[in-house]
Amino acid sequence: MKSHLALLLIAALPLAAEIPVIPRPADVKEIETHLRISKDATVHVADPNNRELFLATLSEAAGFPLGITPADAPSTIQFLAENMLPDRFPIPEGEGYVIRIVAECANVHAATPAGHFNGLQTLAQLIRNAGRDAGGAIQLPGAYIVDAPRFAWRGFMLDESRHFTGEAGVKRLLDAMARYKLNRFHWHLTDSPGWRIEIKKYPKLTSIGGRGNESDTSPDAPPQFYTQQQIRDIVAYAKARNITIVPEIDMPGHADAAVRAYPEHDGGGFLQKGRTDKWPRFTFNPAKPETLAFLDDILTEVAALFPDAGVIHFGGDEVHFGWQKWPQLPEVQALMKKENLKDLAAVESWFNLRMAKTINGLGFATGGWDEIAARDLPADRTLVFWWRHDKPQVLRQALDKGFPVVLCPRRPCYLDFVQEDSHQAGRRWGGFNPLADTYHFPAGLQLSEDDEKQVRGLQACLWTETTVTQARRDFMTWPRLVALAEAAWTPAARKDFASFEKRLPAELAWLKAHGIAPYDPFAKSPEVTDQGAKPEYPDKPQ
Ligand code: TNX
Repeated sequence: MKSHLALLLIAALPLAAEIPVIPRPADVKEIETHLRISKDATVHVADPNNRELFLATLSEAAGFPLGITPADAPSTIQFLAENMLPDRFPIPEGEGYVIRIVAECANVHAATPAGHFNGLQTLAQLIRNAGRDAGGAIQLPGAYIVDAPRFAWRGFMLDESRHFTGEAGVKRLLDAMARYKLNRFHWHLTDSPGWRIEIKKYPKLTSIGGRGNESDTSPDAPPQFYTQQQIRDIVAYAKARNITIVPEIDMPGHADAAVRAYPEHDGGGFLQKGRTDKWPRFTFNPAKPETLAFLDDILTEVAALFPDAGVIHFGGDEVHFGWQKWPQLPEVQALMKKENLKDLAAVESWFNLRMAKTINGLGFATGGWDEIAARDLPADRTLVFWWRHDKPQVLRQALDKGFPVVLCPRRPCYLDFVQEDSHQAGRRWGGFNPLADTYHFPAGLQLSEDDEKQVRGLQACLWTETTVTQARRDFMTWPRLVALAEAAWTPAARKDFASFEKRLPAELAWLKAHGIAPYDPFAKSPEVTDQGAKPEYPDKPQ
């Protein structure tokens, strides 16, 4: 009897409604009505620069073309910059939005273009998942949605060096990121196997450094890289989708491709047994004035290509793996003497500070992997990417030093780790990265309220050593990136994995319809291992 009563009580509570949207919105109330969207429905878009994309997104969701509302005619769907809500209900700032769906229309209210864009994505999912009447018109359930992100940085990193994705693949990726309100694309453009960004002043970076990849090291492999024109185009494509692209030029380590093209900047590489021949030119010479000028020139061209990036990432990771030759370099010896540097860590630190000055001077904050937290970079102009999950003390150190931090620990954020215990290909490190772990992150970190204020956000990273083909890159990325998107957007109290699992199948279908084949965790689809696969050359060799 008692439990029966409890059930009745629960049923009577005005529970927030479940709606088929990922990431789950912060607050949803049902309204007992429906909006009918038929083939003659029209849309009013506030931002004239993005009208085509808004219309295309809604038309695709509807399954029939929607038109722009003619002047002075009523709209079925409206994006409004002014607050026209009943009682002037406050609209969230920044990337937030309010959607009100009533019998006459669906209105999206937001204070910024980013807010409108996020509202668009929610509405597109609602429309795609709504029922149709006998005549094919959409019956969109009434709702009042108030939504805003938990974290400002909702990112994905793609390693283009180990295996190259190319323009078409990147644009497809950006489309899918936009759907899940991910707003930072961290573009790892350089690393040991290949240099992937055209630099006008140093053409050999791509004509020589662009050749080869992790599974094809032959010197006459076709160069694969993005031209400056392609980069500008992709940056604009991302911007229209509320995605900021943050470029990474890795230094002073992971430099083989650049040094292969310009050997005068060689700082030596792996001298450890068994790895000597793999990356013999792992570092730039950290102290040679000509090398520093070379890197300044590169960063200057990069800054011009990514004017809105806010951050230029300069890597800074794993330097000690390849710095054994540094003590023999005359420039390093001279620098240590002149600057009174005690050891190689101090040389690394000096180099970081030197390059950060260039990046700051160009008007950007410096991004770097968590090794830089140990060094003395300015906390107000440096962003630390915490990646070593086995070193929570490094995260602590970064927070204590006042650095803003992006959380992307190998576990559970590296997508080159396997996602099921039964999977064979991919990394493990005392475990692996199942969908649920990525979803629940960062709950396990027990961040205090103050810590969370310093956390700019979350990021998943796809390192591509073991992903030779696009099919495997998709398999490893999706749907874990969808889970990361909800982890980064949805308030902690609204996260619910069981609910996520109910909403996910519709998105697996959407991804497939858009040329992306995700892993299907429900059907346990076969693993894409890339065993014996040949590297692909998606863009024509330039
Ligand atoms: C560590 S993450 C690296 C990458 C590798 C990755 C493989 C980081 C800063 N360095 O160079 O690709 O592990 O999981």
